Formats: sequence, C-alpha cells, structure tokens
Amino acid sequence: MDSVEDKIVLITGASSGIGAACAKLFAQGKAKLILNARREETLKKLAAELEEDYGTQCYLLPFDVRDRATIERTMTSLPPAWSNIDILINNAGLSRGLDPLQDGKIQDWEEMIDTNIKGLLYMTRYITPGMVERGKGHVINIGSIAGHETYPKGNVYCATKAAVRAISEGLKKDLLGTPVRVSCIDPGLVETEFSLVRFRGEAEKAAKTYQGLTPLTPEDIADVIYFCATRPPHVNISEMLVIPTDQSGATMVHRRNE
Ligand code: NDP
Ligand code: 8X3
Repeated sequence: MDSVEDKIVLITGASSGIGAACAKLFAQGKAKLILNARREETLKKLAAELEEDYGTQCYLLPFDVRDRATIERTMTSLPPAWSNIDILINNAGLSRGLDPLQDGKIQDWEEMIDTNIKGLLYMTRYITPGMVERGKGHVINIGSIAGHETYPKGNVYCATKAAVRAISEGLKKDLLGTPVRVSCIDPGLVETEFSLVRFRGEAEKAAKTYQGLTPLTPEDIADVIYFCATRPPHVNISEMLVIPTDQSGATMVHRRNE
C-alpha cells in the first residue's frame, strides 16, 4: 500500500457528502488538502475540524467550478507550497430535477452540464500538465451508475455522468506513457445532500429516494477512493462501479417496506 502522507490532494465539492468524507479520510492519512466548494463557511469549518483532529494543513478554494476565469487565475497562481498537486478528486457535481426531457428545464440542463462536465474539464486541464511535468499524479473522477445506465427522467444528468466516464477513458488514453493515473469511481445510491439538491430542498421527496433500503454512505465511497489512491504506482484502478447490496441497477432497488 502506498501512502498519502504529505501528498497534496485537491478535492472539489468538499463541503458535503462524498467530498467531505474524502477530506476526513485523506486527513487521517496525513495528506495536505486543498478543499473546493462554493460554501466558504462550511469549508472553513471543515478545515478547522481537520486541523484540530489530525493537524491537517488545508488550503481553501471557495470558487464555483463553472467559473473558468477564476479557476484559471487561481490555479495558475497557487502559492508554491500548494502548487504541486499529487491527487485531483473531481467530485463536485449535482443533479437538478427529474423531468421527462420534453418538459425539462433548460436552466437545469445547463447547470448540470456546466458543473459535472465543464467544471471537471476545467480543473483537469489546469492541473494535469503539472502532474505530467513532475512525473507523478492521479486524477480520480466521480462518475455514477447513471453513466452506465440511463434511467427514465434522468436524461441530462445521466448524460453528464456518461460524459465523465468517456472523459476519464479519454484522459487515461492521452496520458499513456506518463506515470499519471486516471480512475473513474461510479457510485450507485449514496445518501448525501444529492437528492435534496436534485429536488431543490424538498426534504420529504429527497428522503423517499432512500426509503426502505440501505444506501451507501459517503464514507463507503471515500474508502474506495482512498483505496485507489493508495495502490502502488504501477497499479491503476481504472473504473469501479460501487452499489448498495439493495440495488442491482439504476432503477432496480429492493425496498423493505413495499
Ligand atoms: P452533495 O450534494 O452532498 O455534494 C456535492 C458537492 O459538490 C458539494 O460539496 C457542493 O458544494 C459541490 N458543488 C456542487 N456544485 C458545485 C459548483 N458549481 N462548484 C463547486 N462545488 C460544487 O452530493 P454527493 O456527495 O452525493 O455528490 C458528489 C458527487 O458524487 C457528484 O458528482 C454526484 O453526481 C456524484 N454521485 C452521487 C451519488 C449519490 O447517490 N449521492 C451517486 C453517484 C454519483 P457547494 O454547494 O458548497 O458548492
Ligand atoms: C447519483 C445516483 O441513481 O440517483 O448519480 O442517479 S442516481
């Protein structure tokens, strides 16, 4: 097992769910963390907690991954102590709505495409050249079971996650011959703020997604991501589909109260 001690790990979408769980696990492994999300106060709180609990050094990037100009400015002027990023975890993402395509809200489509695809691309574009130059690095993208299987009314969200899969595959091929690794981790149902965001704060509707089944926890996925990041340098976990035992497909779940 390789160590993440003193490695610089950048996590997008670290203010909640899978990203926050990754921050905690990599902090326990003594990594140095660059934490991104839009909610600056939440990031500050998390960083203070990690510093208190594990002595973790954190650097905060409270920006929107859709904001290309800010990303370019920030990523090209990181303080030298933080500029040699070893691991990029492209986790920031969201779904908006669950509507038939013919009735879909164009603003929702744009938000998902701009965040899940373009945001991931921007981060990758500004960070991977340094990895290639330094001769080490690992890009870990968070896809979804939705990228393997399009479910009814999932249309554009599923398309964005299929794109994450295709981009991961493309990046892996383009980096062949360099030591930089690319992994795509594709979770099934994980109980986070994901459904609350999808249904714009409708808690009851969001809770129904997980009702009667045992979903994955963000920590389950953080474990898998940490596993990928700690393989010896010649081992690349290229892709992993990780689902709850109560799920066998994007729309096939076993609910105990039905
Ligand atoms: P959460 O809603 O709990 O977390 C999403 C994170 O992304 C938050 O930290 C949010 O922070 C951040 N984020 C969203 N939009 C932006 C943006 N424009 N710029 C920067 N950060 C942003 O959901 P999850 O933890 O579940 O989601 C993490 C990833 O996992 C997503 O890519 C999601 O698609 C994927 N996924 C989730 C599954 C699930 O069932 N939960 C299953 C499969 C994949 P903030 O709001 O502060 O910006
Ligand atoms: C999140 C999982 O099935 O709700 O990507 O789309 S699902």
